[in-house]
Amino acid sequence: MDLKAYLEERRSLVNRALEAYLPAVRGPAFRVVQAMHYSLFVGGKRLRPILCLAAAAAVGGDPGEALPVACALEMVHTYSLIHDDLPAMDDDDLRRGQPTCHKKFDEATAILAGDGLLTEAFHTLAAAAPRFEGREAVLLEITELLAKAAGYRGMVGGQMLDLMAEGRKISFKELELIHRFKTGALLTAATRAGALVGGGSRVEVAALTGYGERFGLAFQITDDLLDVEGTTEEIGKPAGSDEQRQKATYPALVGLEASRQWAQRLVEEAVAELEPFQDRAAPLRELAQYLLVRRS
Ligand code: GRG
Repeated sequence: MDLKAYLEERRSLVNRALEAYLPAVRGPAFRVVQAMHYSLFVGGKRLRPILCLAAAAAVGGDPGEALPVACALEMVHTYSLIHDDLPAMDDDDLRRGQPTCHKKFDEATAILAGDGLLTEAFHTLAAAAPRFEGREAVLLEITELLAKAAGYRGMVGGQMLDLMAEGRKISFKELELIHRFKTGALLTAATRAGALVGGGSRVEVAALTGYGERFGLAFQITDDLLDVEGTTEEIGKPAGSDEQRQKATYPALVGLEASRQWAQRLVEEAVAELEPFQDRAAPLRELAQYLLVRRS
């Protein structure tokens, strides 16, 4: 399959849906909506929504039903990037190749834009209820899943662990735990939610969850590798910033070659989870392999 064409088509499908779900930039509080639009549409690969749609397709689901779930995932992800870039966290000036939200607007507006996107994600899910007539339990399960993945049991917890690890030597096990929470939880939620919304069996949902867990870790390792090997232009944020901040990363802990090998092994394990789906999982297979060669 032509992965590039597939990704472009999916990205524009997701972007059109996001445009439709997001409120228009008007009303007395238009500035916060403007900042939400800015961070959402300034760039981004739309990886989480694409994974969700691909997982739904792998179990024979309807992509139309999966779209609100896919968009909610992207809103939560973009909120996390806005807050991660704030002066109180990573204090970054560049994200998705453009000024970060607090640089383009101001710090208070960026905090509110993140809050606005996080809450809008759950509004999008709740508002999708009419499409789930007779399947409301699935929507509820996905809502709980996203709340857990985004919150202190997932991404928020991972960010806390990451901040607590700053300036301290940590073990490989600790690093993996941070990344399972910080990056892995939302990526895993993407494939699991896709499998659920697509009507997958318990066995299929478990396989796609296993795929997501391995994908999430491999994604983080390749993210760490890109920080060392990529350029600022390629990654849309300052290259080499992990080393500059003395962040615990896979390359810093085990070296470049061992990191590459670990990512390769995780990708192989992720792909193995897809065996029962045969051709319907072709995009998920290609996406996992793409991790090993990605430059952005
Ligand atoms: C502030 C609650 C809170 C959480 C922040 C996800 C996160 C937790 C911080 C982001 C820091 C970071 C750069 C993590 C590495 C992995 C990652 C999430 C990279 C960015 O995701 P991409 O590459 O970004 O999918 P795009 O812009 O393509 O959507």
